[in-house]
Amino acid sequence: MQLEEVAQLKGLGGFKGLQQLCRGVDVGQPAATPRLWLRLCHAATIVGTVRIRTYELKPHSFAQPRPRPQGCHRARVALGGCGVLDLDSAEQSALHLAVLLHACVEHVARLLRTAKKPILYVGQGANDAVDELRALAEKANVPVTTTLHAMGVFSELHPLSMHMLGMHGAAYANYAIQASDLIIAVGSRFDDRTTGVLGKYAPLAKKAHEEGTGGFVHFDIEPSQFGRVINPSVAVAGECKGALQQLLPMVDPATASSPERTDWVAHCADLRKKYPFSYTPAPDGKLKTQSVIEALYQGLKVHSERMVVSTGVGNHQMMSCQFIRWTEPRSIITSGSLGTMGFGLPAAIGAQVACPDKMVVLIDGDSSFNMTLNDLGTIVENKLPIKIAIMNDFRQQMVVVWQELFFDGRKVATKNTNPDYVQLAQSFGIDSFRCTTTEDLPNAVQRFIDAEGPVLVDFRVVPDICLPMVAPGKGLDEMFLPGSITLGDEKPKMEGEAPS
Ligand SMILES: Cc1cc2nc3c(=O)[nH]c(=O)nc-3n(C[C@H](O)[C@H](O)[C@H](O)COP(=O)(O)OP(=O)(O)OC[C@H]3O[C@@H](n4cnc5c(N)ncnc54)[C@H](O)[C@@H]3O)c2cc1C
Ligand SMILES: Cc1ncc(C[n+]2csc(CCOP(=O)(O)OP(=O)(O)O)c2C)c(N)n1
Ligand SMILES: [Mg+2]
Repeated sequence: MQLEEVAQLKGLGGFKGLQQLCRGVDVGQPAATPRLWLRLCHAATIVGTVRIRTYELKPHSFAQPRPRPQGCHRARVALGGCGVLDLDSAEQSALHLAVLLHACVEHVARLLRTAKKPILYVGQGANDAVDELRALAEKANVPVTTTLHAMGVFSELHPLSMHMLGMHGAAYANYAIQASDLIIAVGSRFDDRTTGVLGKYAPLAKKAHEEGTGGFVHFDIEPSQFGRVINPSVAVAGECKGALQQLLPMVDPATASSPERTDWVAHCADLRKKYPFSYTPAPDGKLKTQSVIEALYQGLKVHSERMVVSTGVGNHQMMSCQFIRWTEPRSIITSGSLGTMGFGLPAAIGAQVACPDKMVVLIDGDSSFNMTLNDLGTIVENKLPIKIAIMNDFRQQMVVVWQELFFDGRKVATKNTNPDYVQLAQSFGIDSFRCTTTEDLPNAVQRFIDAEGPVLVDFRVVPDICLPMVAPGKGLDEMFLPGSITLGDEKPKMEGEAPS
């Protein structure tokens, strides 16, 4: 079908014609007029990977997560890896479109020059843009925090790394977000567990947005994500690798060493020192999930480059993020957002089948493991050398904490009657043993790592609360810090909704 023919078609016909015409084009709702179609077609063929959507523009409000549309319809063309354009304001020529898309990325570069306290907030959409991300962070001297799903996309051993942010993220990352005047989201969708309550989110970035000196930049391959949670100051639609490549030469290296930027980076380093991840060790040489994960990391870190960790959902999941230093992209496989318990074992199996040369480690909670433990048979059947570490506290501890804090301590259905995991694994023919004390921990970890085939260790741990914690309704900087809260009689009474 020729361009002109497509341009005559309205609705679904035009829609399909355009899809046929342009390989790799993702077309949203049909645009209104043939003239518009023609312009879209031109743009699509010239630029290559073009995504076409019509948008309902939303009122600019940070307080409401999903503001109601104003009924103002304008077509926009979002160009793969390059930018977002309002067709209303775009000239008809495709050349002009190409120039405009460049302008979008230039706007990001300009904000990077004017902002005093930028931070990169990185999600799993950046998994394939590791080099570009590091180059950008270094060239512009910008600290980087990641989501749960993006652990290791930016090496956590890098001096600019602020590790994971959010509900159970690093206190220093959360404070940095709140103090930042330019939040550059790359491949992340501002999940509520990373923002805290929106009305209190990033006050300085909101102010800088109003003043035009900073705000929110959103790189995302899915244009419908723009404005869903945060209305971006600049939205760059498309594959972020290409967009970052385009941005890199535009970044002014002089800003990296400006006094404001170096002060900001030094401030972030101070925050890291002042608010490290920490926990209170268990008495009498008993184990805590945190101490086991710390020891596992010490033993496993020489294998970091080939390590894949999957987890269940709960405290052990969050503590894995806190106490492992992640250095490789795609090295965590975990269920975020809905957070589905039972995900860990099948995910580990998938990872090991897909990547036979990787060392696949499952760090699971007892309750999460109970959901899919029948898949131990799958491991044996397929001769998969998966290493399973169960943080066994005989309870659904993350929910126990919520019941303590939000439901007056009414604990219901959160204690487990577990099988004997060692006997269970052995009955499948899997090497298995138990570890109950800090004294036994180093040997247990070594045996776990040295095992050639599948191995399961039942780590008996004392339950704990996972801190830092941003409670529902709170701002990111209002978190409970480690040591600030216990579950005994002194526990604070919380109001409002419980987490879910
Ligand atoms: C109990 C519990 C506690 C949690 N606590 C935290 C917490 O403290 N901190 C935290 O971070 N998370 C936490 N989570 C996870 C949280 O719910 C979200 O799942 C997570 O933050 C989302 O991460 P993301 O934005 O990287 O991934 P996604 O939600 O998958 O979003 C990825 C985005 O990237 C875009 N994208 C994909 N590919 C590309 C590409 N090539 N180029 C550009 N864009 C692309 C997608 O369109 C999407 O918008 C928790 C989950 C649970 C269950
Ligand atoms: C299928 C499913 N059911 C319920 C929940 C709610 N939930 C979140 S964490 C959690 C407890 C997890 O317990 P465990 O796996 O033992 O981890 P722990 O918190 O004890 O480390 C529950 C029940 C969920 N996320 N998924
Ligand atoms: Mg448990």
